Parts: sequence; C-alpha cells; structure tokens
Amino acid sequence: MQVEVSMVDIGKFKKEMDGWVGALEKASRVLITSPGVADGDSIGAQLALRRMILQRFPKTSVWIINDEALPIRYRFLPGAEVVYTPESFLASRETPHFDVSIIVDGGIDRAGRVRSYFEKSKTTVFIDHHAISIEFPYTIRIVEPTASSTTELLYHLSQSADFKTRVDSDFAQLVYLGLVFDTGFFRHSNTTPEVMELSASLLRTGFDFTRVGERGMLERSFSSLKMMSETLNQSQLSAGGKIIWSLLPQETLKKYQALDDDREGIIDHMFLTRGIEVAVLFFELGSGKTKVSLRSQGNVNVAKFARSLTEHGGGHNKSAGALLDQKLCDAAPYVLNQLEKIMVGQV
Ligand SMILES: [Mn+2]
Repeated sequence: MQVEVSMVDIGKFKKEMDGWVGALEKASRVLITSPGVADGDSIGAQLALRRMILQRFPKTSVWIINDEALPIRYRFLPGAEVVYTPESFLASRETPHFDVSIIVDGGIDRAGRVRSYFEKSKTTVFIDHHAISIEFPYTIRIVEPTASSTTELLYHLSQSADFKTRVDSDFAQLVYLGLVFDTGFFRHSNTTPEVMELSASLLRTGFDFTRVGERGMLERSFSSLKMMSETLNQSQLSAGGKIIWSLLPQETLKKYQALDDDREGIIDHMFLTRGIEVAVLFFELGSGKTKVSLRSQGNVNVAKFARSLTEHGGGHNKSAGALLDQKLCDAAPYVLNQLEKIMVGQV
C-alpha cells in the first residue's frame, strides 16, 4: 500500500514570517485569540504561541483573550491561568489596544467580541490549517491545509530560525494536545507518519501524556456523563439503519446544566455503532437556531451535504457541521429527510 506522506513545508512562508517577526520586533502589546469555544487544538496553539513569542521577545506583553471562557477541562494546562475573556481582561484595567493581533485555528468571523480588538491592530495575523476561511484582509496569512492541526503547523514555525523555541515538556504537551485532539487520538485520516514522528519526539520531553489525553479530551463531569447517557439512550436509526441520530434540546441542556464542551464526544460514540454510515446530532441553541453535527464513515461527503443545507455549513468529508435558522423540531425532520434522499440514491 502506498503511504501518503504530507510534509508540512514552512519554507514557502518566508515572506510571511519576515513580515510577522518584523512586526513583533516593534510590538509592545500582542493579542492572541481563537474563534468560538476553545478546543484542544485551539487552546494548545494559543498557549504554545504565547510561549514562542515570549521566549523570542521577552519584553513584549502577550494576552490571550477569547470570547468564551476556557472550558474547565483545559485549565490544568501550563499557562492556562493567563487566558482571559473580554470581561476578565477589562476588569484587569488593561486597555484593549494591541500592536499585533494573531488568530489561530479558525477565522475572525467567529471571534465574537474579540473581533473589535483584533481589527484595531496595525498588524493582523491568521495562522490555520483549515482550507476554507472567510475573506478578511489579514496583514499576514499562514495557512497550511496539509497540517493535521494548528499545533503541528505552529511547531514547525517555532523551530524555524526566526523563533528556535525551546521544546521543553510544557511546550511539548501543548503541541501534543492539538495533535491528539485533531487526529482523534491518531485515528483520523490526517494522522500522517510525520504526526506520529512529531508525537514521539514530543513524548521524549517527559510530560504526562496520559494526563493530557485523559483530562484534555475524555474527562467529563458527572452531569455531563448523565446527559451523554440520556442522549445516547434516545438515539434512533433511520434509512434502514444507515443513519443514527439524536437530539439535544435546550430542556436537556438545562436539566444537566450543560456547558458548551459537554456536547463534545457524544456523536463520536454514535458514529461507532456497527453498520451505520452517518451519525447526526442536533443541538438546540437558545436563539431558535439549530446546530447540526455530522460524521460519516466515508461514502457520504458530509461537508458537501452540510453546505447544501446552508452557507453556514461545511467541514471535512467525514466530519462536518451546519448552523440552521430553524427550530429543532423543524430542523431535525428536514435534515434527516434530505440526508435519506442522498443515501437512498446511493445504493
Ligand atoms: Mn484545528
């Protein structure tokens, strides 16, 4: 079998790196952010990036500010105590003025209130591994879709002559968290030989990788465990057993006092049901909108399907999502009906 090897080659970003490092040299205040609720890759990337910048430019002040509070599961990470929300940042009596602003693992369109801070900066930098992103006039774009994760891309940037970041056990575990999160513990198709080699070299720094994997990815609160149990218990099959789906209405989210990241992981269990081709989980958002999460075994391209539902849909072939302007009770039958049509046509 031919092994597909995708090398993350950062040589092509020479111009971008020169521009970025030049801006950092002159900067006294730097902002780092990520869109939405932090996941393992986005928080790993933000904290690793802060270390990279502070080691190379120790006189700079570097803030991490996200629109949403950091999920509890990530608060054990080295440096997590310096992750702010706009409220806690303003409460620290700092002014939201930054010379250089950097967004990692997704575009500024989903950065909420942090967007206004970002836009006011002289230099804006976008570092990502997603192929699709909105047009925003970033000063510098470093986007590498062959990277498994933002932390993989950042690791390579950190080892360039511009930064030469010391890879100690703290830095290594931040990069590692992004790798395990975005590859689903080295299961997804983005798990390249290079990802495994990089992980091996990170492990040699001696951090507690069991703790990073278990606390950073698998641990749940007791009420979150109960909510997962109820959601799995109520899942149903359709399309002759090819689709498994379930609902997470506001009522259930409230009953278990669910936090945003409590929704993580449920669909992964549904997806592993023998014989199914697509798993669908519907989340009711408070605003009368519905978020649809999709996972496919491979025959159905769920990114394409998500885009067919709405322009606010997309993702990867096997893992995608969409945000619908419909209530849960309308969105679920509509989406399942559309999906069944595709799957019946497929034979
Ligand atoms: Mn990512």
